[in-house]
Amino acid sequence: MKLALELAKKGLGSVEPNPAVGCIIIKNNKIIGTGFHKKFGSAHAEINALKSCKKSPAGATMYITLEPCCHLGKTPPCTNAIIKAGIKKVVAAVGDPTGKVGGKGFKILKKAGIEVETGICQKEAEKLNAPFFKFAKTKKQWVIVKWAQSKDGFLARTDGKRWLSNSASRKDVQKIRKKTQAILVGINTVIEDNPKLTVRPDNGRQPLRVVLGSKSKWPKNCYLSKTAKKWPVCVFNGRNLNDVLIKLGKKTIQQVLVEGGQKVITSFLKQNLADEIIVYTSNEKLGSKGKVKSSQIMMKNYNRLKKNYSSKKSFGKDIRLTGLRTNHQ
Ligand code: AOF
Ligand code: ZN
Repeated sequence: MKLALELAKKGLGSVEPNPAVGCIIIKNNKIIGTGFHKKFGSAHAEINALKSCKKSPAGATMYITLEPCCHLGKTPPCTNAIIKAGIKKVVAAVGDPTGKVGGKGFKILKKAGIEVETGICQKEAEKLNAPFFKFAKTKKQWVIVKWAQSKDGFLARTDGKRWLSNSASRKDVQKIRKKTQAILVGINTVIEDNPKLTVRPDNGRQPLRVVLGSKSKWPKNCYLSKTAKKWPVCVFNGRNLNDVLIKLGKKTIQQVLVEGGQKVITSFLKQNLADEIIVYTSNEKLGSKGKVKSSQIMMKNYNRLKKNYSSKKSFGKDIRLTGLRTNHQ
C-alpha cells in the first residue's frame, strides 16, 4: 500500500479536483502490475494497473489507495473492470467519500464474490488527498494561504524591483497553482502588481481567477482585463469571505489558493478559514526599501510555522515553509 501511495503522489498537480490514486496488483507474492491516475479526465489507477499487467490478473490481489469507483463519470466504472479481470481480493486504503461511490464500490465487488479489505494506511491516504476528502465531506474547499516576504517581514518593496522571492520560488508557486481550481486576490493586488494569476505554461486548464473588490478600480489594460475573455475572472464585491467560499464551492472549486495581499490574507487568517499556510521568505532585509509589512496575525502564523512545519524547502536563498493550520491550534 505504501508503494501504491507513492505512485498516487505522481498524479498530484495534474488530477485535481479528482483524487490522486495509486494501484498495485500482486500475484503469487510478485508485483505484476502498477498504475496511477495521471490526469483529470483520464483512466483511473486501477485501469492503468490492469493494463500494465505482465501476466493475467485473474486470481490476483489489488492494492488501491481509494475505494474503486462504480459510477460512469469521465471514465467507465472501475468495479466492472476489476470483476471482469478476475481479481480475487481488493485491499483499499480508504472509502471514496463522494455520494456517487461512498461504499457502493465495495458492495458491488463483494456481491461479485471478491474479498474486500479496507483501512490499510488510511491516515496516509486521507492526508494525500486532504482537499478531496474535506470537500466531499463538508462541501467546503481547502484554502491555501500563501505569501512571500523579505527576511524582515516586508511584503512589497519601494525600489522599483518587482519581486521579493527568487525565480525558483516563483516556479514552485506555479506548481501550487496547478493543483488549485481558483486563485484569489484582493483589489489592491490587481492595482499594485498587475498580476496574471495563471498557470504557466498554459496546460489548457487554468484556475478560476477570483478578485475581491470592485472591478471599476481595475487599472486600464491590466492583465486581468486583457485576458478575461480567454480565462474568466470572478469578481466579488462587498461579500463576506464565507459567502465567497460558498459561492465557489457551488462551482465545485475544491481548492482555493489565496495569494494576497496583506489585507485579504489577514482576513482569511483572522476568520480562521485557512487549511494550509505556505510562506516563502527571502534572505534579503529590505529595511527602508520595504513597503507593507506582514500583519500581526501573519507574523504570528509565520512564527508558529517556523516551529511546527510539515515541510521546509530551500529555493536558492529563499526558504519555503508549509504547514497545516490545524497544526497551529
Ligand atoms: C477510482 N480510481 O484512480 C480515481 C477515482 O470522472 P471520473 O470517471 O474520472 O471519476 C472521478 C471520480 O472517481 C472522483 O470524483 C472520485 O470519486 C473517483 N476517483 N476512483 O476508482 C481512481 N481517481
Ligand atoms: Zn475508477
